[in-house]
Amino acid sequence: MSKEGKRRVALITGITGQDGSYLAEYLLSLGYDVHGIIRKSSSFNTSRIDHIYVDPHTEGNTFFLHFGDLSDGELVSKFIYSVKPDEVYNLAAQSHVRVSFDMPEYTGNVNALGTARLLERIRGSESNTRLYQASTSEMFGNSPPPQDENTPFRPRSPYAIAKLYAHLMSINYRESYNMFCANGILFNHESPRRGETFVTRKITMAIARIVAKRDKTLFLGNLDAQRDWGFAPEYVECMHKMLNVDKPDDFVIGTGETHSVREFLEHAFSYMGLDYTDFVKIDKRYFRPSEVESLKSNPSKANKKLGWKPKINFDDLVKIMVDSDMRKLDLTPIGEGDEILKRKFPEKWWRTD
Ligand code: NAP
Ligand code: G4F
Repeated sequence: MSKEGKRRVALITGITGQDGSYLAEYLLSLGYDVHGIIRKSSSFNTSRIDHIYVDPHTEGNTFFLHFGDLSDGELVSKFIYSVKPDEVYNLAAQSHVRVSFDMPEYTGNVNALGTARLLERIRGSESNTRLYQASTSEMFGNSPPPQDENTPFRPRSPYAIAKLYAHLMSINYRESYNMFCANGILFNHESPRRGETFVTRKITMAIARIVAKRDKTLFLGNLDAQRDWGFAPEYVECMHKMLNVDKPDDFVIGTGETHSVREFLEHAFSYMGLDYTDFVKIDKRYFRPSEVESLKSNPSKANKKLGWKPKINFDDLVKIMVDSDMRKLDLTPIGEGDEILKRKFPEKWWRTD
């Protein structure tokens, strides 16, 4: 509720994605009216939000979905003017780094110009709408770790370059028009809802399939890359925090730990009593033309100014994801991941899946 006793209204682009689905659940739990933009698709693309969908005819419904696309400026205008959001969370993106090398122009249109479209429409609405922009640690590229808000950006992919344009535009609108634009520079965050082609989820799903004897081999690319992997539900809470401070600012969000893809493999396979070297083969197709070798956050500004500290570490994350993918194939999980969630989040607001 606002100070005037009105329900707060949020608009989420990318609501069908990993982060969008958790953020929608979180904002609903806080009493927001939540509007989300979904893309028209010939197959179902709402599996991550089906459990919170409410028939729009239901009295008191606070969750609304609208067809749209960030490449369509007219529609973006329509949403800003009709929904009149207090907060916009711009999570929509072509978010796969490897794919951005195959689709550089499309990635730029959605990730870069899509953000410009939103910023310009919010400016035109002359409202006090606050914008959260989903920036990324990929923008640091080959700047050596640890990376914080003052680390130079040296992007290494069309994805990261498009995101950097959006990041700088958001700062420019803040400085030029006094708009409340906050950039969350989030390091990799994963969950049981992570897209199936990102490396962590690809690994945990493959383990479940190997245990179920449906697969024998997992093909991967560069095992030496290092990432700072955190737990997505914790990260969406930060997005909300960033829009609910006095002044707009940019924040690095991560765990401060880094691990290689190989370490993720070792931990995840050994959790199920398996040796990853028996199953993993390298396929050059999954290498990137230019790689980001090492990401490790220094999240002290967020610790200090937002009071945020992650509860889930690397080892916890691996167990949570393996347990979940085992359950999805009707296999019995080891269960340590489930225990960690119960212990660390007694008042959990998201559904475990
Ligand atoms: P995700 O699961 O790939 O979700 C992306 C969302 O964007 C989906 O809802 C997708 O719709 C939507 N989308 C794609 N193209 C669109 C378009 N042209 N118009 C409207 N919507 C479009 O990504 P995520 O992991 O939740 O990440 C959320 C945001 O944070 C992204 O901007 C990502 O780049 C950024 N980010 C992610 C991480 C991370 O580690 N997860 C870290 C830093 C930053 P469909 O479901 O229809 O495909
Ligand atoms: O899981 P990934 O595809 O994530 P990546 O490229 O780090 O990007 C993710 O995190 C960013 C934040 O830093 C987000 F902005 C972005 O939207 C996305 O969510 O790859 C992680 C690492 C890479 O170094 C990649 O080369 O894993 C390596 N890898 C090795 N084999 C693989 C594979 N990645 C994928 N996707 N598939 C493989 O087979």
